[in-house]
Amino acid sequence: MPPISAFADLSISDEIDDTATTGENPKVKTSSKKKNRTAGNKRSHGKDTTMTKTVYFSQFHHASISHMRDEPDALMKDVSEAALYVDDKLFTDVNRETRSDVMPILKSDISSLRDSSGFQKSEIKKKYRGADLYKDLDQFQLMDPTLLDSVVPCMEYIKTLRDNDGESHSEDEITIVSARHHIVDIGMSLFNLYAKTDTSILCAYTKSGYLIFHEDASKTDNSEQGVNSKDPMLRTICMSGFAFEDLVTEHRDSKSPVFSVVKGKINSKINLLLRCEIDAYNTELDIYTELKCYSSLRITNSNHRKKLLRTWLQTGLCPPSDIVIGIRNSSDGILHDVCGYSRSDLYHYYNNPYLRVLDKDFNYNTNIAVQWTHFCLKSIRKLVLDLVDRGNDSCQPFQVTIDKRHNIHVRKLKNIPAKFQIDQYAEYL
Ligand SMILES: [Mn+2]
Repeated sequence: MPPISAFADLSISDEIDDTATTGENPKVKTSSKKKNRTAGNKRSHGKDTTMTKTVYFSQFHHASISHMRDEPDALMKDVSEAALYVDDKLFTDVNRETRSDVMPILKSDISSLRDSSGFQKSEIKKKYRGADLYKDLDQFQLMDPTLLDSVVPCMEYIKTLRDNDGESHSEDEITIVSARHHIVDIGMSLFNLYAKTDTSILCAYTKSGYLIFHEDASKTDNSEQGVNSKDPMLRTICMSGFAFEDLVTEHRDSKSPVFSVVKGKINSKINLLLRCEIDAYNTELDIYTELKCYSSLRITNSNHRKKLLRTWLQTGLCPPSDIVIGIRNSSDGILHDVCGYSRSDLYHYYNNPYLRVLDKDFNYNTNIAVQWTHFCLKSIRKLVLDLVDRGNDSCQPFQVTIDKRHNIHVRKLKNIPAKFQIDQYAEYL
């Protein structure tokens, strides 16, 4: 298929593509959505163009949806763990001992599940099958809602950099500071055919080049979702995830969430400093484990493929992790199976050439998800730097929106939303 040329604005496109990687056997295709590249569409947003800038979806080039590489590109380069943060304490000296001291430890048989032989596997599974994940759910406490989106662990880490003279930024380099889920949401925003709302995130740009992400409460209403649902059955299903975590880990005394502060890079101009909640530590392999609890997985079901893609992205933004999935019956909460995967196993499970190619949602192609995440972050950096007032040393707020047609808009805001909680760190930013 010949490439379709659809550049709305060559200068922006060149800039964003300058670091694009060409993978093995790239079948580059330019998305064509005629509506997105008409001049009229630019005006139709009705926003002041001096305050809003856009990168159109037509500028996104991606691999073929049916081409499954042996291994996908990494989501983040040069990943390192800067600190752990638990119970309002920051630990910058992270090693096996610190991890063992502060994290929930994955039970030893579950730790070896992934690499065991078939016989050993079934012996291990036997011990867990039949557990009731709907029993005694009252004992589990929900995460304090103010913690859900907090970047305090990253801020506390940034504070420690002052003693080491900080980290120097060039003028066109940014460091995105964020709870991990915003980056995952950005990556998943391409795979949202039936989404009801745009993906929207607030951010603040500081004089040192930090771009701090915060949820846009006007757009994301979590008050009645998941564990907060009014439907008792849905709530039970969500809470059973905690019961599964409890079943496969050994807890230290405190049950407060454990966060890893993770550094990484997209390219030479974009650094990431992320706050990642970690479910468990596998002491045997010295890696982290992401725990999931699902009802039975059918890999031919597109929603299930989407869930697994999300998990793959999530575990690509933190130190090396594997994945343990508990499978329960949704009607009675009985655990049927426990499966261990490496990230590579997981990738091959939902992205393999033997699965039917889906017309929708880019076939949940992992490489396209990586390309899209990079494209969005490069676009956001470009648009924010275009809108930033260089003469102004104070913190400048923006709203990032990825609309349902996958156009990326950045709008300059007048005031920093009160919830940002960065005032006390202003001198370090
Ligand atoms: Mn989890």
